[in-house]
Amino acid sequence: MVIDSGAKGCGRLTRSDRDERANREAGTGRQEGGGRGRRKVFLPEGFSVICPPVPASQRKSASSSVTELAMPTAMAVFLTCFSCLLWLASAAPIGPPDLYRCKPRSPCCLPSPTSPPTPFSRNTSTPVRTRRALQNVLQDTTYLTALRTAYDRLRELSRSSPDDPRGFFQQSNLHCAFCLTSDLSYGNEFNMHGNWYFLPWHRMLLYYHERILGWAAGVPDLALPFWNWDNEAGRGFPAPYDDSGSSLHAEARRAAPERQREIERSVTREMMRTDVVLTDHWHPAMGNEREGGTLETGGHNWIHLAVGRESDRREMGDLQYAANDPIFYTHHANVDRLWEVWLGRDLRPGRGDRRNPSSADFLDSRFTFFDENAMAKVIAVSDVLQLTNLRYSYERVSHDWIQPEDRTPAPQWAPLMGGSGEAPLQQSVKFRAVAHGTGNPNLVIADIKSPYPKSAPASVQSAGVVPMLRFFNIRHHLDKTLELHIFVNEPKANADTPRSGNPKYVQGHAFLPEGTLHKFCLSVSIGPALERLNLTLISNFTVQVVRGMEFEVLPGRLSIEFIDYIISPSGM
Ligand SMILES: [Cu+2]
Repeated sequence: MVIDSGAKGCGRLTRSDRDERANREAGTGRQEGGGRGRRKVFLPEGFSVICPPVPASQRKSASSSVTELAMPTAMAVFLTCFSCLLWLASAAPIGPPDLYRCKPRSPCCLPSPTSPPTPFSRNTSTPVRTRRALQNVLQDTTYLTALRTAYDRLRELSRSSPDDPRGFFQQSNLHCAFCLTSDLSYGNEFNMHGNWYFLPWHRMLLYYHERILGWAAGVPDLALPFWNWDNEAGRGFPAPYDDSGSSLHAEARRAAPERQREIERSVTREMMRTDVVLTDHWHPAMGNEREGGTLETGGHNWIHLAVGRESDRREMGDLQYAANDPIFYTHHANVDRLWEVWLGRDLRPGRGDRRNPSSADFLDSRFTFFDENAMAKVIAVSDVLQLTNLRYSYERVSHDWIQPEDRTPAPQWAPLMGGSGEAPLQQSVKFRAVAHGTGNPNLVIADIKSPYPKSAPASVQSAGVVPMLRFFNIRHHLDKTLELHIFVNEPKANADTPRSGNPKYVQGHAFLPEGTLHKFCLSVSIGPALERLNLTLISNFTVQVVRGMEFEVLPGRLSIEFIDYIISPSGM
């Protein structure tokens, strides 16, 4: 285990993460050097890593499973971690990757472009495609035949011309090259999971994949279908993808009954409402440069895990292989559609911050794909934020998880503090709590104190501001699927604590093996839970994070360093 004395964040693998992994693989380590000159200290396996390292005098026993810090230490850490914030502020747009320079160890290098990549340009002569719900195309044999033909031909192309970037396995390689193995392919900054690039990057992937399908089938306006797994009408596994004789089929999936059980268990109406409707701010919904949002760690990850086989971690259950299963593309079409639903201005108007991030670091980041002519194209995040720019749309479907009150405007609230003669809240207010253990290796709790004095107007509920919990440096010692459940004021929470219908249950998150599991942060909107429990913004409360045990019963050990309680004015 390595302690990195440099400021270090979550999500994207840093160079020292890579060194750590390489050392692990090699069974050796260097005492110093690497990682931009940072000094490293090796500790026994199992000691939690924090930013910055805990002074020796503060260390618990080396076998301690959960980091526990005294408040003065927490304050010192908070001040020192200011450098993390500076690092974030100085982040820059990324990309595009240099496809001519794949790292030799990568298992999924892409073919080198035959001519230099050219920029994406909006082409109004491209046919407009409508992506339809799979449950609505089951009788459309012409459409399904074209879709099957397209995948037949892409699979055939992979056999006849393995280096053609349009072939089925090179398309899958595109995903592989920019997921876990990104640190081996084109540089660790190009990890398209666990950060705010997740949504736009996968939108780009689908956009070019769909054009390639149309080319392969000879049907220029052929559109991907979407697997409408969030709604009762579409939750069943789509039959056309379950026909073992079809090019839409993949072997490495869970058996049908188990798969369906997992879908029913994990993708509930409550979950959809919490993740999409009640998550009001782009940061917890879409993530940031170092964190995945609920649109990734919610339904997206749950469906990957429900379909993919845990036993051999192939196809949907492992990001590296996920796009080897054609269901991947139709699953991601639904994730892409839910991004649009989340942005929907008719959801809780007047409340929250339903827009895409406006940072240039996000908008100007660029990536490379191959089009239907096998030409490399560079495309920016800002190119893909309007579906009209990409000339496709989604068939409208009803959402049985959106409640009527979710569409009514939020009441006008007095600005926080404004009522007491103080200046209205202009910037985020933050309280940092140290997370600690309870003796249960799968439970971490934190005591959250309100950052407001008791003189603040107690009647001001969470509406009008966005209270958020931010979990720092979640670590788990198993490189396995991780399921986390968050509760408020549920001191005895465990994996069996009822979640459905439990007002104290906030949200569940799933993390796929590898890529996002080493050390990561998470942000959660907590306003709706505070309202349900009649807690005001001046209330103190406790937060429990439980490791779910359903996927694999293994001795878990969960640690979280800090939990920030952040209250931001709506619209920030
Ligand atoms: Cu992906």
